[in-house]
Amino acid sequence: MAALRFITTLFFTYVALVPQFCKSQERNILWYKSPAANWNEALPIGNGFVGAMIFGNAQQERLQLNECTIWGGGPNNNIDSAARPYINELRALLAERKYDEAQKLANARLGPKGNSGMPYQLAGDLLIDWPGHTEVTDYRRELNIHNALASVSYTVGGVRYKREYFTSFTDKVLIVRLSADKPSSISCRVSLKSPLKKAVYTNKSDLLLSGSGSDHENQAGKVKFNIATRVKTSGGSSKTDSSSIIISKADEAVIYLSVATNFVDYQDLSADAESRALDLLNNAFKKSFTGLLKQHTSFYKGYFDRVKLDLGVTDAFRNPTDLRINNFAKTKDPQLAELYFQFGRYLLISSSQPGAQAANLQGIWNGELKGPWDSKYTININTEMNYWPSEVTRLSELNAPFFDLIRDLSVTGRPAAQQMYGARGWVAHHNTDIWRITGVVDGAFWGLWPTSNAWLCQHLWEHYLYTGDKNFLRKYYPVMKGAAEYFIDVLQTEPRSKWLVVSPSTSPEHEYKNGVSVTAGATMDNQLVWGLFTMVARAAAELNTDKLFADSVILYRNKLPPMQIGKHAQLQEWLEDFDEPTDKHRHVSHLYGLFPAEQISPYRNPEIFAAAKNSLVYRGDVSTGWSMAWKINLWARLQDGNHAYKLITDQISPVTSRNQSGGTYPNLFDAHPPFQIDGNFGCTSGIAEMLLQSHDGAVQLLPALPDAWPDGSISGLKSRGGFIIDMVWKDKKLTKLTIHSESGGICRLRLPMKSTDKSLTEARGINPNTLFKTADIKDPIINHTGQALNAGIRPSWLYDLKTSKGGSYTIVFNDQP
Ligand code: FUC
Repeated sequence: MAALRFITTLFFTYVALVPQFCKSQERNILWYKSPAANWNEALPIGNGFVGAMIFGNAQQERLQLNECTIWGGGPNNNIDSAARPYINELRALLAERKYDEAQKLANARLGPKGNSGMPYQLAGDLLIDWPGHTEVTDYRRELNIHNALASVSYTVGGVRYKREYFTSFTDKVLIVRLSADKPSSISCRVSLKSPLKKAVYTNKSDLLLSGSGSDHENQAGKVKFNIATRVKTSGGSSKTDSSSIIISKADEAVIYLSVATNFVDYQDLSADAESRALDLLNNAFKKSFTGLLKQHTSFYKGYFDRVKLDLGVTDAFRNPTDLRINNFAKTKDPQLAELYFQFGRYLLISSSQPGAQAANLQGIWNGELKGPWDSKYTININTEMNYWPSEVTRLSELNAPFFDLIRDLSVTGRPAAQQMYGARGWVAHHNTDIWRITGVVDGAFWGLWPTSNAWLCQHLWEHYLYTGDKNFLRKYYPVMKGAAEYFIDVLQTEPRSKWLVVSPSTSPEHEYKNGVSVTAGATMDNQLVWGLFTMVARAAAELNTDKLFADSVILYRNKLPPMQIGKHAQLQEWLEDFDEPTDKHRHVSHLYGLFPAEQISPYRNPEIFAAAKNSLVYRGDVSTGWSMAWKINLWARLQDGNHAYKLITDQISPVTSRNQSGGTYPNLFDAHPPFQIDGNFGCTSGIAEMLLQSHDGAVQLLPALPDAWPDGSISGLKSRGGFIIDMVWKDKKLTKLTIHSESGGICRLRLPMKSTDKSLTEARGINPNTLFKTADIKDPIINHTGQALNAGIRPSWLYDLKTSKGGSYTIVFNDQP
C-alpha cells in the first residue's frame, strides 16, 4: 500500500511538473468550492464602465453593481481662495525653522475648505432568487481571467445548473446566462435594489431602477443613474410584475443589464441617463449570448494575451484559490504568483478603459456609499501605482482615462495655482475625485502637498519613452509645461543653502517631529521637480520646440537641492537630517528617485544607491498592502530578487485583522487592509520589474530573479524604447532572448555575463537611442562619517543590438559560466 501511495505521489508530481499539464486557459482561473461569504470573497468583473461583484449564492444570487461615474456631489472645486497670505506666512516660519508654529498655522488656516472630495458610490444589486435551491452539491464558483468570464455551477434536485457572467467590453452591458442540463428547469425571480434608489419600475418587459448620487459635504448629489434589465428566454416564459421579472420553466434565460448616468464630463451632467441605459440595452438585446461573448472575449484577449508568464507549476495548482493563498508561504506555488501577476493585468483591463474613468482606490468595484477614503483618487502614490504595470505589461492604451484625468487637472488646477499660490501653471494636492478638485483635503498634515502635478506628468513622459509617440507628446507637452511653470513661480530660496525648494509642502503624510509634517525642500519634492524639469526640457528637445523655456527650466533645475546621505547612512527624507532608523512609516516617498523614477542608479550613483537601500532596510517590510507592493519594486531596483520575493510572500498571505499588514483576500484583492487595488497593480508591476528593467540607459534582463523561480519564461513584456522582450531562463540563467523592435533603433542590453554573440557589439559611450537617456543628477551631500557605502553591485556588461522597425532578433545563450 505504502509503495502504491509512493508511486501515485510520484506520478502526480511528475504530471504536475509537466508544463502542458495546465494549459494557458486552466492556469488563469480563480475558483472556489463555496459561495462568497462576504464582499472580499466575491469575484470582480468589469469593462471599465460597469463593474460587478459576483457572490454566487445558490438560493439568492447577488451581483453588486458599479458604474464608473456614480459619485456623490456634483461639479465643484474646493480651492481655498483665502489661502495665499497664510502660504506666505508659512514660508517665512519654515525658513526660520519654526516648525511647530508652521504646523499650527497650517492646521488652522489651510485645512479643507468646503469638502474633502466626493465618494465613488455603488450602483445597487441585481438579485436572482431561486426558490428551492437550498441543499446544493458539487458547487463551483470561478473567474476565468483567460477570457474574462465568470461562472457558478451546482446540482440540486438532480439538475445541474450553470450561471455565466460577463460585462461586455464591446456592448457595455452586463450579461448573465442561466442554464441547466434538463429542460424547463429555470424558474427564478430577477430584481434590483439600491440604497441610492429613487424608484423601481417596470416598462413592458423591462425592469428599471432610477437613482442618484448622495449629497456629501455641502455638495448636492447631482449624478442621476438608471439600471435597465431585460430577459431573453428559450422555452418557458418570462413576465414582469411591478418590481421584478419572473422567469418560469425556461430551458435557458439570458439577463441583459445596462447602467448609465447623466455624466458627460466633470462639468457637464446634461445627458439623459434613462435613454442612455435603454439604448445600450436595445442594442445589446439584438445580439445572442454567444455573439456577445465572442466579441467580448476577442476584445479582452486583444489585451490579455499580449503577455504570457510561466514560473512553473506544482501540485498546489490543484487547490481552490483561497487555499492556495493560505498555503503560499509554505508551498511557494509559483503558478499562484503568475496568477496574481496576470490578475493585476485583468483588473486594469476591467477597470480602466478609454472613455471611462481612471481606476480609483478600488478600481471600479465598491460596495459602499462611502468606501474607505471615499474610494476616490489619492494622488500622492495610490493612483500612480494603479498605472505602474500599464506600459511594461503592454496595457498602454488603458492609460487613456488616467491621462484624461491629468489633462482635466491641468485645467482645474490653474485657479488653484493662481488663487492659493499666485502662480502660473497648475497645481493639485494629494487627492482628487471625479470632479477634479485641486484644493487641500483632509487637513494640512496630509493635504498640503502641492507636488502631485509633477508625479502625474511623469506618467505622460514614461508613456512617450515606451511608445516614442510624438503626437502624444505634442498633445500633452502643454500639460507638462504648465506644471513646470507652477514650480518656476513657487520655488523659494532656502536661506542657508540658497537652494530652490518647494515650500510649504510635506513628505507625503509623514511627520519629522510629533504631529509636524509641513516642511520645505522634502527629498521627494526635490526629486519630483528635478524629474519634471528634466522631462520638460527633453520633451521640448524631442519636439524641437520651446528651446528658451527648456533652457530656463534647466537653470532652475540646477538650483534644486542634491540628495543627501544622512548620519545613519540613509538617504535623507528631509532637508535636515531628521530620519530615525526605527521609523516604519508606510510612505517611502524619498525613494521615489529609485522607483518609479530613475534618478538613483547603482552604476552611476552607487553611494546614493547604497543609502537608499539602507533607508529601505530601516523601514522594514511589514506595512500596508500598497506600501509592500512599492517595496517589491524597490527591492527589484536594488537587484535583490529574494527580498522582493519575500515581500510577494507577505503579500500573498491571508489577511489578518492587524492594521497596516497587507495580505490578500480570498478573491485575490489586495488588502491595505481594507481592500485597496493599488497593491494588486503594484505587485504586478513589481514582478515585471524583477524580470525586466529599462530605466538606466539599457535594457536589463532578469535583474532580480529570486531563487524561488529558477526556471521560467515570459513573453511580451515591453521595455522603454519600444522593445518587446521574450525570455527563457534555466537555473536562474537567461538561455534565450527574443527582441521584437517596434520602432527600430539601438537596443542596448545589460547582461550579467560576457557574450560572444555575433549580433551584439560591445557598447561604448552614451546610448544613442534618446529614449534611454539617463537622468544626470547632482552629486550627493554626505552627512555621515562612517565608511564609504557599498551596495554590493553585481558586475554586468553592456552590448548594443542594431534593430530595424518591425524586426525580431533571437539570441541563444549557451556559453554562460
Ligand atoms: C494614503 C495612504 C493611506 C491610504 C490612503 C488611501 O493616504 O497613506 O495608507 O492608502 O492613501
